[in-house]
Amino acid sequence: MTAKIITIERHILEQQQFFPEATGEFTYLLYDIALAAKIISHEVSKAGLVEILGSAGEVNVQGEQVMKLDVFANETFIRMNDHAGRLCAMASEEAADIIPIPERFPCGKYVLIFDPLDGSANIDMNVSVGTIFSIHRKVSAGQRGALEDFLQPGYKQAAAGYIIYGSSTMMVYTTGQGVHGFTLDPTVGEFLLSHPNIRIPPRGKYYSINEGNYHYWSEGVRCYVDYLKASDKATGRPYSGRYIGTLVADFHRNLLAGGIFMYPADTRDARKPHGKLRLLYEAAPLAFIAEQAGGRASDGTQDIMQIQPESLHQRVPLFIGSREDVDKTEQFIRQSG
Ligand code: AFP
Repeated sequence: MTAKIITIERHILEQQQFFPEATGEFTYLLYDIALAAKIISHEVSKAGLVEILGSAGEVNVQGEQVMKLDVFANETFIRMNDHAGRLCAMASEEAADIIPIPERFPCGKYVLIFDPLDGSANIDMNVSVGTIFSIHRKVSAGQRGALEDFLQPGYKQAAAGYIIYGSSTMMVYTTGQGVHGFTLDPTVGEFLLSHPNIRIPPRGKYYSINEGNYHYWSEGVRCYVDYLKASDKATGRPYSGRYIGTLVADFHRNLLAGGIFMYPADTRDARKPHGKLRLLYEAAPLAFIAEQAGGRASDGTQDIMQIQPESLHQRVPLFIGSREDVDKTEQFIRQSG
């Protein structure tokens, strides 16, 4: 018997039934994101051909100006989403301020914030990169979106997801009805449901952290990582270390196999006491996915989903993944700081 094939379009449409008040606007917004992902995926798959086809800033063999991939991904996301009347504003890791919808296009009732190419430092080494997105409902009074639409805590997200450009391209998303993963079939150009209702194991076997920073972590984080490395059959230790340096890829592996990703605050550098990763387009969307899959995300003392953002590009320490592992980290931080 052949398995039922469910495209992402069909799945999104089926999900709409859980929201009786839905107008379809949101459904089409997710379609547009999936389409942008396909375009970016196609471009990422050519990254290794840079030597042959021309590098960023040059004119390639087709006579086209070659764009840096993160610029390309950013522009693609904006171009696919600015004109359809579903959004009232966007924001991106690549732009200092919010990105208004051009006056000539209608405005909708959602805002979209994204990291167009997460892990871009890995692209030249042919290592997986990703895109992360988060959608909020408009809460400001005016017709066009405002900063306050973006500065909403994670628990208010309408949807969140990521795309991983790896050995295959996958899109994983949640609208608060579980977490679902789709693999891009490049032969037909469709995302097909491959991982319905993803559940993260309650405790993991992997820990992912940039251990080069060990001496810059707080005492609690150092003790916790030492604990993970200590042998104890009863608690399944030592954990295996896995670190790619692309948040999406590290998170994705731990989501499927179980484990914890950590990017703690750097106690040495007073300029980044809040860690490296961004709350609104890295930590919060992945926290929504982790929670919907049965996991957790914390900044070490409180749930990422509860944090009230103060600025668009705010940074936050991040401990995310299997529930019991995140609980344990908090316990160590409570004890030793
Ligand atoms: P880039 O997008 O600049 O490559 O940064 C990637 C990232 O934001 C995140 O995806 C990684 O988890 C993290 O930084 C890696 O940071 P370190 O290089 O400091 O470990």
